Amino acid sequence: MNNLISVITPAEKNEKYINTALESLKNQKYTNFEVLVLHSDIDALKRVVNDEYLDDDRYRFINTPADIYVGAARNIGIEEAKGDYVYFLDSDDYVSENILQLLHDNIGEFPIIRGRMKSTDFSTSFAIVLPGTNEIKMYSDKRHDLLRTESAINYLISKKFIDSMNLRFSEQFKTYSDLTFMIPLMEEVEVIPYSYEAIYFRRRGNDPINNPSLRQSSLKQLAPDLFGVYNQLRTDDLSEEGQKYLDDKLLNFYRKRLVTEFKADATIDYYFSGLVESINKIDPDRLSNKDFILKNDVKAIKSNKINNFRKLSNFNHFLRDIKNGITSRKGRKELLYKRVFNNLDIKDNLVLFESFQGKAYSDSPKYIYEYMLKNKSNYKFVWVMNESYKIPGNPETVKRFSLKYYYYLARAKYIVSNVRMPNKYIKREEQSYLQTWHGTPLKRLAGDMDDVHMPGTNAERYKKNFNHETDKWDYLIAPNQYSAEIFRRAFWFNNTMLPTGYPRNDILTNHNDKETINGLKRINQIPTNKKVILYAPTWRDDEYFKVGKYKFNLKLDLHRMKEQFGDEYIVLLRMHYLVASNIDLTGLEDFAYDVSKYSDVSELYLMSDILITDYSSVFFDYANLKRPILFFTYDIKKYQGQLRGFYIDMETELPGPLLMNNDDIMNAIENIDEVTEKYKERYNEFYERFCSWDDGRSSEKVVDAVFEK
Ligand code: C2G
Repeated sequence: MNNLISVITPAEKNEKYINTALESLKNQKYTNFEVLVLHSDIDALKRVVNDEYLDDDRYRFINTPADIYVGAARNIGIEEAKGDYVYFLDSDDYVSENILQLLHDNIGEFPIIRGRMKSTDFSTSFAIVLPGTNEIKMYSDKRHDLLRTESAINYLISKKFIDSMNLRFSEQFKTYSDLTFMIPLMEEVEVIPYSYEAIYFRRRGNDPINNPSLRQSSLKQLAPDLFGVYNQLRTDDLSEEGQKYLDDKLLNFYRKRLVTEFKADATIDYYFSGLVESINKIDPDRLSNKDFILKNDVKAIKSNKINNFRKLSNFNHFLRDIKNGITSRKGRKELLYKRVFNNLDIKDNLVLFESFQGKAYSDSPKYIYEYMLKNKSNYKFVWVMNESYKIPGNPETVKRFSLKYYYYLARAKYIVSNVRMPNKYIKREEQSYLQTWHGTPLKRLAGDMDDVHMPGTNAERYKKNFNHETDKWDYLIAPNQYSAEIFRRAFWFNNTMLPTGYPRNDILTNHNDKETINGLKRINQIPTNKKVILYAPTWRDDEYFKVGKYKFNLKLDLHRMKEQFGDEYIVLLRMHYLVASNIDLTGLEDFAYDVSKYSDVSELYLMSDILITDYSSVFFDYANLKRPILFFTYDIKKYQGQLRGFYIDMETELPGPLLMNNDDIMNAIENIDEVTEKYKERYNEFYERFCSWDDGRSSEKVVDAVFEK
């Protein structure tokens, strides 16, 4: 038997991925298929589709009306399908090359079969081939378990069967419309085979803020849709399994999604009537094994008294906070923070400073603080410092996540930080949050990243959390025009941008003199009779010990450098603050110094004569000094291609050479004057573009803009 399979692929808004989806079909072992690609501007879509598909008449490109939902597009596909079977593939996903073969071979007399789903977070595709065990599992009573993701994708379905029931998707709902197709279908089948090896790769969606997938739609979209679909499908005629599936879906949605939003009365008002209508249809027995909070909620919703429900909802939130609060020490502090400290008055003259999560007294917060110390005597200051450190002005210091930290976090009128605050930080209305950030971006930032390769997260979660943070920023410092543009987009930032240059670079303009430099060297016991090379690389997203603790593999040949340049130079090694590796400096005494723990990298810049770095933003700041910069970019291919991607062209726009190995490094140091001469013009252009806002008065400008007299 060689049946025709119609693959139905709506492609609206997923133009970026369509070629990957089509390629995964092109590679199919089972070749008797047609593909129906649906889009509301088919000519525009065809312009991005590779020619090989346009020239192959198995691929049919069908124009749909504008502004229809995916259900309606799939219905057009069903009408047009010529196949014996129908298969729904979304255009941002792709399938393993044996999928159609396996589904076709195993469907037998059944009207429907399903393959296995794998979620992927990456924008590029990868193949997976399983050993050929051809394992099949039969789903009968539990067939609704296959609808865990409420989806109609990855089923091979007999076209005759669809026609006999006249199955179609509801065209009214943007989300959850798959259920209007699948629930009636489930009523008519008793068994659904499931093939373990037929793998469908489903992209989780890596742009939840600017281009959310349907699943990532806002609650305002999802909730009314789910209520509508539920009300339509949840009839007494439905089988017990179908009713149970829908009831549980609704209760889980309520418990996991809606409840968390019910902190504000306005949100309750918005959803209440829809919720009442649907919850009233739920079988009361369904609640027997649920917790008492949920049972009480359901009772109050059913009674349709919004005031009672509001009171209950507030009380439940309080109970949940208590429940979370008593389980751990951190929980107890968070409880006090949220429920007690946040109800105390704001202290108008109190400023909380933090740099690199309390790891250092450094960066722009330091310079803003020192300016205020001199010029704003009416303020009180608190510094977040995890280790004791002597700070001028003797401010109060608190450890991050200590009880005092939470206390000041709630009461300070001003928050100044150079990195993200904890997710649980609740920005009070009266508070002013100044985010200084910590570098001109070279590597793609936040919303601009396609894929996220850091451990313990994925693009969806990372961007949502990041956006939750940037929403709280009132002020953001831009070091240059280039950064201002990137920050607005990548941070989704609409508040006040301060075009002031970096406070942390004031010192590079105001104190670039022999006296300061030798003073710093003496304090740090660095010889004043030798020149200084600073090696300050960045971190690698994919090299780590555990979350937040990154590895660094030192590739610079320090022994060779010592041998050749030991009489003339010393080297300062400066690892990124996220790097936890220790560097072995045995045999390199009096030549290489580990300054990774040194608080303020700006002072290290001042002390050094040459900078070696890679993809770290340090070079944008260092260029203020107009001293030579070398780029040790031994892993540029991987870094640029796979991990991050850059905003500027490293080959043509940098103020120094890209060096791939230690020979190149040795050479460049030996001939540093020639290197300087060669890159002179580029350096000047670079300086104009990235450093010209740093005029030594940045701290003053920031303080004037943010703080009252
Ligand atoms: N830094 C440092 N020592 C290093 C590397 C970095 O002290 N060896 C400090 C510098 O102040 C630098 C900042 O940390 O400007 C940010 O470091 P990056 O290497 O650029 O990396 P990242 O923390 O990922 O920030 O917009 C900037 C980007 O977000 C980069």
